Amino acid sequence: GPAPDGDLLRERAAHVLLRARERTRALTECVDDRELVAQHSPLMSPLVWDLAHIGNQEEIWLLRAVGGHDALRPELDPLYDAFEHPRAERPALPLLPPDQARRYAGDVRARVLDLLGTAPLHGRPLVEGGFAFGMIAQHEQQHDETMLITHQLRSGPTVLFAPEPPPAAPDTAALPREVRVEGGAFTMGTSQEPWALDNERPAHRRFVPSFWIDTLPVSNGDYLRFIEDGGYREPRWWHPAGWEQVRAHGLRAPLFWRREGGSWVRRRFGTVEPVRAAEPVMHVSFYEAQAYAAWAGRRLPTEAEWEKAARHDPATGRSTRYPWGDEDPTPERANLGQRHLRPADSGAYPAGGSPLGVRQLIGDVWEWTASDFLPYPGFCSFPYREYSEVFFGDGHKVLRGGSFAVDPVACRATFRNWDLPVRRQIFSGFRTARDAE
Ligand code: AVJ
Ligand code: FE
Repeated sequence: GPAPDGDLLRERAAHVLLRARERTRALTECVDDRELVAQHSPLMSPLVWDLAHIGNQEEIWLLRAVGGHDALRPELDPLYDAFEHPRAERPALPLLPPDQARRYAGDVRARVLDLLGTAPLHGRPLVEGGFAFGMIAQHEQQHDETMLITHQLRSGPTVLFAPEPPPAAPDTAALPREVRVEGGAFTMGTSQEPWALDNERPAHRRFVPSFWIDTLPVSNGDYLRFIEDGGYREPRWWHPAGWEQVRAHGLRAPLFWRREGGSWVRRRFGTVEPVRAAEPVMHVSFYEAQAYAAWAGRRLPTEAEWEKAARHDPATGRSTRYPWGDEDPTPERANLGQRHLRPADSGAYPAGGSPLGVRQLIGDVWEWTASDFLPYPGFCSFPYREYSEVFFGDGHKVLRGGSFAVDPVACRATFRNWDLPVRRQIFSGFRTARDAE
């Protein structure tokens, strides 16, 4: 369609920035200052670091790079540069205390909203189509998901509340377990989506041989059969590095699960609840996903297979933005945006299915793929190497589809996430695939 006009773009940018800030506030105002500055896990930053880092990135990219402003607080840059200090070191830094971190992020935002009223939205790649504003809204939302992970790792009583997600659709038991995706080329990545990040670009043709893929995410009930069959005691299912992790840490179930009185329970945001069989399995590492798939006589989908299943429309040969088409996500289509504090049961969101009937590709749980995080042919780092480029070929595995904790602004069928294959504190699950003969 025609490019949206300037006023519409400005409105959209202001809206997504505001939505991100409301979430940031909710995640940082529900605990006291002592908890904001504490480190709840060596894997995570103190929440107050994320808060000021959000403001600092917004100052760097919007006020300075787009607006040409002088630095508000140049001395903060090294403190909140993710590459200068690994997460484990951040609590020892002279960080802004909570009230000052809030004031800094708020001061930056007030100036950004002024800038958004007047900044040109065409002419330079950084501002074209409002890119920098969209990038910064996505950045804040990504840190909001990170902060939600920190909340899950924190001990103490519940401070977060949300309604339950919708149940599985009534046709779930009658769905085929897998569908066949015919071999052939499809368009992977995008050159059109105005706020797509550098690693999603450019669009390119990719040949994918025929394969079968699960219609649903692997559920806790499915995964329990692997556990009960001795999956965690059987090295032959595991990648050597995965088996090493099982042995070194005594793994026997997903993170946050434990046995209580003969059944499995899980800790979730400060409460303990039974493990629900129908819910997608979550908090598994790449290695656990890979071992389950091997046990099931299957494998993880490659990243190209996942994207083809999620956006190739066999009727038109086109790649769409989402499995259901080009329209934005809605609450009927996908579990996104932390509207709920857990994934919906496998089989929910029939309106969000793909043309072949693959469900819950978008939202609920991030899905591990078999692929390493690598650049697409023609990749150009933009606007900074530290977003994607420095992670290519560094042992990171790609995750796709987004979790219940991902905002729609940072979610599309081309969006790529990545993490180390041992990580399990993230909202990660998976589905399986197999070759077609
Ligand atoms: C894309 C989720 C891997 O959190 O490390 C945030 C996103 N990059 N600030 C991360 C990101 C810079 C990134 N992930
Ligand atoms: Fe960041």
